[in-house]
Amino acid sequence: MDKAINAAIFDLDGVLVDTAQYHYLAWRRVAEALRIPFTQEDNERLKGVSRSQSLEYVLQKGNEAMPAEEKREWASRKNEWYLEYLAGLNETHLLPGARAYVDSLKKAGVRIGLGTSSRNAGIILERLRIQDWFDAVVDGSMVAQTKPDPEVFLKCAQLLQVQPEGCLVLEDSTAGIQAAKNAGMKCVGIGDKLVLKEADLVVSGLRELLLSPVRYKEAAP
Ligand code: B16
Ligand code: MG
Repeated sequence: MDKAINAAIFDLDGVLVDTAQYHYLAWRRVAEALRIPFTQEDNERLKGVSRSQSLEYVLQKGNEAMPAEEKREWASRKNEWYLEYLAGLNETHLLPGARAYVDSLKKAGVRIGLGTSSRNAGIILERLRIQDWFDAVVDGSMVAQTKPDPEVFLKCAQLLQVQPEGCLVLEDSTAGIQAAKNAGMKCVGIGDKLVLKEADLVVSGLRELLLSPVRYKEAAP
C-alpha cells in the first residue's frame, strides 16, 4: 500500500481497546433473558454496528417482534450492563502497539482521527486517558447512519480537512471495512484475514504495523 496517506482514522472498540468482549457479554445477557441463542459468530456481525441495529439483529435472530418502547428499554439495559463491565477500564487496557503506532504517525505528520459507532466513546477515551491523541473525533451520537454507511469516516475526514483518498482507516469489523471502502478510503483490517478479507491489508494488531509500517508519502497537491 504506497498511496499517499495524510490522515489515519482509528476505530475504537477492537482497534485501540478490547471492549468487544464486554459488548459480547452484555448482548449475550440480553439474548439469554429473551431466550434467543447468541454465539461469538453473532457477535462478529454486531462489531462496528450501532446499539439499536445490534438489538434489531438479536431480535431478528429470535424471530421476536417488540414495540419500540420495549426496544429502547432493552437497548438501555444492555448499555447499563456494558458500562458495568467497563467499570475497571484504564490505561492498561489500551491494545498493544496502539500508543507507539499513533506516536509514530504523529511524528510522520499524519493527522489522527477517531471514527467509532460507539456512543460511549467519550467515557472510554477518558478512562484510557487518550482524548488528546485526536485531531478529530466522530462517534455514534454524531451520525445518522451506522457502518457500513461511510458517514462516520467521511465526517471525520471533513473535520480533519483531508480528502477521503488521503485517509487510512484502521478497523476490526467487516461493517467498518465496508464503510471505509464506501468512503473511498484505504483500510487496514485488524484481526482475522479470513473474516476481514475486504481490507487492503490485514494485520493481527497495531503492533504488527510498527514492525512493517504502511508507507506514507506526501499527497500530490
Ligand atoms: P455503544 P466501534 C462499536 O464501536 C462496537 O464495535 C459495536 O459492537 C457497538 O455496538 C457499537 O460501537 C455501539 O456501541 O453501545 O457503546 O454505543 O467498533 O465502531 O468503535
Ligand atoms: Mg470496532
